Amino acid sequence: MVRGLEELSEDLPLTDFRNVLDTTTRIMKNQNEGGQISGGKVLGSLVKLDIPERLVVVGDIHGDYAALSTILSKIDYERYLSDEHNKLIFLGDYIDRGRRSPEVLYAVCFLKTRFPHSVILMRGNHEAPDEFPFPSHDFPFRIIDLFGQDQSMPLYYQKILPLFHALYLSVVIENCFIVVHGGVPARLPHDGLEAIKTLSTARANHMTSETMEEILWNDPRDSIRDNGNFERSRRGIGKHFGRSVSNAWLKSVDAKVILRGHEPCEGYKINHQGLVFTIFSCKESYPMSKAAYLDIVCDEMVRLKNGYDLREHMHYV
Ligand SMILES: [Mn+2]
Repeated sequence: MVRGLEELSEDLPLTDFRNVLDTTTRIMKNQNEGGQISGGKVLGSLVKLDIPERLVVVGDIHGDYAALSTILSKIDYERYLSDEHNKLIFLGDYIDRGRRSPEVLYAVCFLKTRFPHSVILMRGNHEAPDEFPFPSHDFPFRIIDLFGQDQSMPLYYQKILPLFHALYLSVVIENCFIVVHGGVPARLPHDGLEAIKTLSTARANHMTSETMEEILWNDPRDSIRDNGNFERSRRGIGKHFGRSVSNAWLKSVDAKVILRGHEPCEGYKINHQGLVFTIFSCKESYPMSKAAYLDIVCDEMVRLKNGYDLREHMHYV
């Protein structure tokens, strides 16, 4: 039995943590192999969805358990997720920076085990530390803080990595959204088939995949200096992509807005004249930013023209 989220305020036993993460990895692998999720299909690292009845999208949480709890209670998650026509997409970056990374990872996995067809867990750049090491990856130390130092702990951390590898890299919601953690790759697709193929075959297990690197790390910029399409990222990994890149990807897959997380902002921000919409959902480690999430129903997605139309569907945490 897994523990409910309501009981999580104090302690989280290691056995529960392990069980829920292992079960989530198994569910995700099954969905990846079976290719099925209610209201859509799974193509490798890509999930293709019909427009759901209602859609909630949560951006980077970064260990801010309080922000996550607030969002879940605001959407009345038990009732909301019980209906498979509703979808809850997490854009990744569950861990690092905030104080309660293990609890946040546990909570989103718990939701996936309870509601496997309503919850979609995407991969953020922080869920790829073996491939893209970086100094702010404090998650392994948070695990030790929470569960104590024991000799099996480094080994256990290695066992979490298959979960990271099973997380989705992109979601396409028909006629509406391309959903990624960081951005779309700077290399332009020739047509829709190639775009879908690129998104679904982005390799989820090693750093020789430039496509995966770009999906996890890219950022949109309104002014691009180099050749009008992209430039090297100030992050040292990934790229900055320009409006023509966004435009080409959206045209190819017949979508209107690229939804993504990855950059702290005032809860949301808009780039490329409404083609790119960024959602940021934590505040504990970002006192200069705000936290918000998207909550939108089917009719409003059908009528959507661009990212500016999403502003009224953002809710602050
Ligand atoms: Mn990120």
